Amino acid sequence: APSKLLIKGGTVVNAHHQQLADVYVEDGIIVAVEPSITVGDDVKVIDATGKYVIPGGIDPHTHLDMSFMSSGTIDDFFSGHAAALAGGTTMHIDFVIPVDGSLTAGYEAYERKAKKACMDYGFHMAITKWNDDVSREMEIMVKEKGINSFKFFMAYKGALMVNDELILEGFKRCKSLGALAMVHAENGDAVDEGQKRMIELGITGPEGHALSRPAVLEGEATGRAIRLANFVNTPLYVVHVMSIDAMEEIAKARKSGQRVIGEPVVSGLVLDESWLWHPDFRTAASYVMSPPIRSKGHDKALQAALATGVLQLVGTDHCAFNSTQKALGIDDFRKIPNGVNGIEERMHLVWDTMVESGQISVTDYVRVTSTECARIFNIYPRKGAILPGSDADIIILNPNSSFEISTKSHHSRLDTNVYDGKKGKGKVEVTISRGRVVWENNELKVTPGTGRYIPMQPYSYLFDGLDKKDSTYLSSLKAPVKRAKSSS
Ligand code: DUC
Ligand code: ZN
Ligand code: ZN
Ligand code: ZN
Repeated sequence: APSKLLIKGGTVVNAHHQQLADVYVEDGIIVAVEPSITVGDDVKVIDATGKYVIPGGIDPHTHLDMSFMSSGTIDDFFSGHAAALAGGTTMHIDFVIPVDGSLTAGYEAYERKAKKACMDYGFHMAITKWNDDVSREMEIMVKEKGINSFKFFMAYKGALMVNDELILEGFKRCKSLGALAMVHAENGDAVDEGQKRMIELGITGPEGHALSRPAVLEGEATGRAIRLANFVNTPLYVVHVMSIDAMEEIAKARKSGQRVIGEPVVSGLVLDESWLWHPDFRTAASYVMSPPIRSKGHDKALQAALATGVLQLVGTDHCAFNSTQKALGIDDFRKIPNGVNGIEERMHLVWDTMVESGQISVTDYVRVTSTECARIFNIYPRKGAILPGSDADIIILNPNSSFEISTKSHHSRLDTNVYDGKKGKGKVEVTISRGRVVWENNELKVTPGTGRYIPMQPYSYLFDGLDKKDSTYLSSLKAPVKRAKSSS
């Protein structure tokens, strides 16, 4: 029998519109969004009176089951998904890391890791080397594997870092394939220099992490990536914008008409660096991520940039390492595996920080947590909308109820939580993943293997009309001078 579900009496919110309506779902797909839908008694009915019925969150930036800095993240495609669903996120896009430079091997490894998925997911891919094979494999990834975005790390010298030559080759290839170029923007050479300086000064604790890679290095790399993307004339997505410095580079480029997307992450919006000076190593180390969480003031400025459209969507960079793994860096902050949690907390913290504080509307909340991500990665309106024909990834949020984050009750495998003790207004009471009620009454019902891979097509809206800019450029070139062959 087809599974049927009716959500009654709530305020249905999309990025473009909100209305009082019922939502009827059959076999994982939204069939109708209309006032007063009536159904037979074979249909499960959920009362959403006084609550918001919202597209499930889409987290554009996570690292599940990743090997990194001699550790493996402890949340995989099962525990990470359980945590996500309990917090109202119903899809995420994870970063495939190539294996020994092979994109195909990397893709296949992530395909295996994702077999235990309990919600839908997509992939970005990191490009860490350059040669003809990589260039060829990028085409296979785009045309056959459903990947439409590639990330370039400008930091992690000696590991993932790429130089400007590779960035240019990579950006050109992305452009020709209609794939979106993404950057982790920090000046890796300068970070390396800054780290050595801290160690020489005897600053070996987690505070050395912040001191060694200041915001100016994020601003420099962001500006450089933007200028290189401008030179190639291809759209650019800057992941984890953590500082005013980086945000202002994005603002300036957007003002001049360049297609640059900026993604703040929850940690940058709600935390500040003072945690890195905490006297307890275990606590301080749990806040180590890159780029680092900045000093007070950057958080508020990033919130304002998100509210005014300078930055477009919120990710997490969820990358979970337990305190035993973080302890690898007890004598040297450079060895602390980088990463903080957030996949479970994002929807609540963005609601509390941005909507409850009056900085954005509920429709804008839907845009920055779900719809804009779906548009950028070309899966809208299948995802990111409550419309007939869309996947039934839906949450019910009660604005009058409250949430409290705690390491004891979270669903991640982490033994710490950088948001431990945070409370706020607005609670995700129900999560529906492709028509299945997976979170209700604070109970999670997830089944490994029920999540599906969502392939993403190239040439998202960010590419519309770009070719016209190329022809304008070509026709603006002054005719080259015809010089007589010199004979004298
Ligand atoms: N930063 C992190 O903190 N973790 C994963 C990778 C990254 O760039
Ligand atoms: Zn990064
Ligand atoms: Zn990341
Ligand atoms: Zn539980």
